[in-house]
Amino acid sequence: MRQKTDTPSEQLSVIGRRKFINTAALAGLTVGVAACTDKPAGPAAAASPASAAGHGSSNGVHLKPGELDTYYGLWSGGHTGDMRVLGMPSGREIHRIPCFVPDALVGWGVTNESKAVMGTKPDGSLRYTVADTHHTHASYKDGNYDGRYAWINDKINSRLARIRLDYFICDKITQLPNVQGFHGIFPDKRDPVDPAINYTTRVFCGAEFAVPLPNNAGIEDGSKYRSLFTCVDAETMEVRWQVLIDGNCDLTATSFDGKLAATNQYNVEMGVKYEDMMSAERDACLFFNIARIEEAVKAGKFKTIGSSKVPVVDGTHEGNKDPKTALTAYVSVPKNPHGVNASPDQKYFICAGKLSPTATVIELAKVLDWFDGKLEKLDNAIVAEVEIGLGPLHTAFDGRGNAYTTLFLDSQVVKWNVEAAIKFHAGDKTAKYVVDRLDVHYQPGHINASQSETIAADGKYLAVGCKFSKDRFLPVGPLHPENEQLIDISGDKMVLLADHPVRGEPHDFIIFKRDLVKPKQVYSLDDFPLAVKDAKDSGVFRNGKKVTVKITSQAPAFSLREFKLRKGDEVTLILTNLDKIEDLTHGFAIPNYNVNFIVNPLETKSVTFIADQPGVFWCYCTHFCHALHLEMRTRMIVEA
Ligand code: CUK
Ligand code: CUA
Ligand code: CA
Repeated sequence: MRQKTDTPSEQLSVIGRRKFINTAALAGLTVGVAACTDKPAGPAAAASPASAAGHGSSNGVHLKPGELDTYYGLWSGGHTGDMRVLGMPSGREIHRIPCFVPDALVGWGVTNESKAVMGTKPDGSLRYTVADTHHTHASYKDGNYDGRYAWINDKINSRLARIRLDYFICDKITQLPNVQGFHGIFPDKRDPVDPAINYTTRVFCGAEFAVPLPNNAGIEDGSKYRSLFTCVDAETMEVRWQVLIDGNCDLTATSFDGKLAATNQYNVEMGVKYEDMMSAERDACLFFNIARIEEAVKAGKFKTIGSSKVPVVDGTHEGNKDPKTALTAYVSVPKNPHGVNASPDQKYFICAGKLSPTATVIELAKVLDWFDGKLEKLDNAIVAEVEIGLGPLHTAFDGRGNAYTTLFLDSQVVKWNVEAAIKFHAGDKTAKYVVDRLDVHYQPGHINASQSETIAADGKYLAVGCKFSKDRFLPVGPLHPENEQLIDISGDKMVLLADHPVRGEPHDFIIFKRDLVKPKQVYSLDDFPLAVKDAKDSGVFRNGKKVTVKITSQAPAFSLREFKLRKGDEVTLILTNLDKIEDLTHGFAIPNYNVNFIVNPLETKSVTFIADQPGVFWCYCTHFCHALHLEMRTRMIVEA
């Protein structure tokens, strides 16, 4: 690994030697860096004035027993297919929210209710059991989170899940038509035309992989494959419209005024082979004019693809040459960018260069000027394109004008000042835009600061998702955990506060003030149409071979001590937890029947199964609830 350089000018001279990284060099660098484990642990932390950070001696990270965190963090789980909830700044994992993949604790993928959210095949089995969650974002009101919803994507099966933040559960999943590699998501922050709608009503979804449209036509000819950008209704979770584009989508961002959505494109070449995707020196950041797209849909200027009914408007270069009617604008940015982020001052979008050591700053007002025919060259919307280090990926903000970008290849976070970068780009070579650099461990991907992409960015904490942990934790065999590092950004210098091992592999996350959500800790019986509202309503109700078993739980007993079925019955078992106090959850497992789920206070769940094995089956409570938890059982008797 090359030496860390201290001054911006030294740094620039090092990266200047390799302005752009070609394929071979990139492969070499990655291997070289990954093999380096002889680095002394945490030199930056040792050298930094940690006490100057102003969070007490332990910087607020090591909470005393019983102390609560001041922020929530929502993390994607990656190929565990879930969303994780962390308390910040401690980094303690408080909860996992199953979305796309079955979960044995909750009974996600086991209960009828969760299967209805996840989607089933005609035989009742789950349509999908794998997923890959990357990006998580929450709903906005007036430029800040409003605590209603969060969303998360499944890249493998192009699905978008919604999380209700009152109960921290997934309540809807939508599969996007006509696309593959659904990657970036971002909710809008308000409506582009109606000022009364100052909250999120749309979620934008970028698709990374181009495919034939429809996907069974023209399979061989890769040059005809296309990508689409998708808008999903935040409330109904139905797909509102799609935009046919040139190139691909990667990450997604939205403007604070609701007028624009953006996606970075690394494959404007529309290559189908790895090498082809890196052949051009520049790719693009693509902007979508939301109001115009919705007008076009309203005016019927769309087509549909295959069996999908979703309106698809034309966002290609060819169809959008006149700025005054264009639905899209392609701003040229350097080679294979990754990440696009909207600054909390509401003025800029920042694209990280990935294969270029640069960050590109695009001014929102200028892009809007272009759409109005007032900016002659769209490229003039770029107000800075400055070198920041090797392998820049994602950017976060402190609300004080500074951006923090991860440098994957340098294993660093670089703090840089956006206005200074703009001055430097305009010709003032004395403008020092790089403020600080900090080594992280190792190869960081996503980064986010507390409240970063809101108007309430508070510049306190920065979390960095390091893709490699190498030597930072006790070895546990070949699979290493990843390392989520926490950095104090309240001072001029970044201070590394803590390492947290995480199971692979989180990508994106957000961190927000704890008082922005108001979770409920007990359900209401009326939330569930099937609720068994009184223990007296329990029993076995037979209608031919169809049998309904109604049970309630109240610590430490189930309402039925036993229930009888006949072999071959199609059984629907409904369980309501009548315990109404906080934290009193019961479980229900049926041996040999592959059934286990929990019911939280006043929650109702159901399972349906065929009683195909005769015998005695002790259904027992799987969640420790009472001194007599072990006695909390009921006998299921299946007569031959
Ligand atoms: S991508 Cu993972 S590090 Cu899916 Cu957001 Cu950039
Ligand atoms: Cu109920 Cu354990
Ligand atoms: Ca490219």
